[in-house]
Amino acid sequence: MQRLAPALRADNVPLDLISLIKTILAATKEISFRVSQAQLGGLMGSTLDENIQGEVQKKLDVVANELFKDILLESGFVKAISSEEEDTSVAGEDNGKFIVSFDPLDGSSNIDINSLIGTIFSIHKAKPELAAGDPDQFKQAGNTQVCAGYVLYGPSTMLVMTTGKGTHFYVLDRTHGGYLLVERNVQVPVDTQEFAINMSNQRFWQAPMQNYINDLLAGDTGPRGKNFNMRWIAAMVGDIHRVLTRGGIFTYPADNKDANKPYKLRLMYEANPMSFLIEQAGGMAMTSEGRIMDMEPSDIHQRVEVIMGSKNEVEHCLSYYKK
Ligand code: AFP
Repeated sequence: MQRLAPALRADNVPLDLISLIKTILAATKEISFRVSQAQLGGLMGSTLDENIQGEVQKKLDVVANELFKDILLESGFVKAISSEEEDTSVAGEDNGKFIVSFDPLDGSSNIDINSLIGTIFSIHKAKPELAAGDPDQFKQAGNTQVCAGYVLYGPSTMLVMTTGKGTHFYVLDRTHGGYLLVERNVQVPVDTQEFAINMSNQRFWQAPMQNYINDLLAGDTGPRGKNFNMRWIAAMVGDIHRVLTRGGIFTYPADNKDANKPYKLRLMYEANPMSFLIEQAGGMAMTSEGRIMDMEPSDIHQRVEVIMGSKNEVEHCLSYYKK
């Protein structure tokens, strides 16, 4: 099995980007260790603080964020970072070539039940004309990402990453301490009979999503003429990993549960990096109005509607919005 750096060099990834990726992965190895020791190290449960999004932070959210932030800022490779757990973007080196957005621990509600969690990251080139502390550094659409990935802290620690040349799976080999390539050019099957959505929000969705899901639930007696299975891990890393592995449609649609918050998932830390991975694997990643990666961001903590996964199923879902 190939090691990470030679695999990236084979894809002609520039050396400075490889160095940054290795820095990010050093942080994930440390987070993976802390996650495995969380109960023993007194890191379960919540802090007394809320993040900028008004969500109570878990102790591990804070530890993972500090680790990730420190390692990135000390590396000298980044001009700025933005994190789901930070109020604003944080300036790095003025001559840093890249900016990194990350969710240090996605799926925090799974921490205390020893279930799937992960780290998501997205890399863009820094804008040389803007200062490191200028938040406009992050006003870049997903279609200009140079790398995106996640690390899943599951039964094995897995890295799923793209630099725009396919989506590849790696596994952390603890015997030598590095990630090994286990599957190149993962492909999301175009058709599926599996969907992922938080059904408890059903009554708050818009009519097109209500109708689409009702038709899936009707199974082989309904208009789709086949049965669908449902899965919900409550961590996008886990749900998207399943979609990349065996297909499916994953959606967090608009809802009217809270008039001030029609969408749940974050564009920069969740939707954009996952869209890049899904599209590079032949899948589709959309809102009900267009391609996620074509959205021009207005704010680092912006939220967005997400419908992604197996191409034919995403198109089918979107057809309900055109009716
Ligand atoms: P956190 O990053 O705050 O843990 O949120 C996880 C998440 O944004 C995403 O990973 C899940 O798909 C989604 O929330 C789960 O949402 P529900 O709470 O509605 O199940």
